[in-house]
Amino acid sequence: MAHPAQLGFQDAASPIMEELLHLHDHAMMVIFLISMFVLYIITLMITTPLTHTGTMDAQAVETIWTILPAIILILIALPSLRILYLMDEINDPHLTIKTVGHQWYWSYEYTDYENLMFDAYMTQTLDLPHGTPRLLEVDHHMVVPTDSPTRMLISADDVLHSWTIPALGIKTDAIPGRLNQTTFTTSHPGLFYGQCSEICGSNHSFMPIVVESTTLDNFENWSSLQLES
Ligand SMILES: [Cu+2]
Repeated sequence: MAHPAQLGFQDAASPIMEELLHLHDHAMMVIFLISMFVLYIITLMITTPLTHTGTMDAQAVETIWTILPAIILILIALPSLRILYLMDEINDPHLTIKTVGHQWYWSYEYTDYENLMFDAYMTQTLDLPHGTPRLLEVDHHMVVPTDSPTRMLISADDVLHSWTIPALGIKTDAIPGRLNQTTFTTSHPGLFYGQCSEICGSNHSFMPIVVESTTLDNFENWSSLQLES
């Protein structure tokens, strides 16, 4: 999860997020080099007396500064498109979970099970167990088995919401009357926190999301307990 005064991203908890971080670092490297080059040219322009005031054209340098940016843009666009299509891929998911955004909580339905559904409300500050993050903890975690491709079906009941888990690289709008689909695979066990990312009303800040990734055994225990209760 995020920590105070954090500047970068959260640690990746899924292969897709790993890829996204690589793309971000790659693009940042390009931006850094271009910024440094431009800064160098600016200082040069300021500090050097203009000696070539009669120059009308310079075909060679113009060719270079047209083609080079085009190549740099392609070098960013290709890996970006690769991840875009990777994120769209639904590879035979082991589990399908439907989540619906409400003002102001999320409800979850495990559609592979007969009757496994629950609502997840934010835990109030006064009720927080010791050591759990304020405004991020919920009363029912969405439990998934680690390393299992999971399909999320996302919709909303009243207004626009957005189901978001930064560590998994997921942000999908929950739209009334529309079912959006996305997938993720958690790469290690843990708790992954997120918040609704669409301004949805007065309690928009108080409908967090918690994904709990755990072993398959734990997941089966949990699901049978849920079905009994
Ligand atoms: Cu919302």
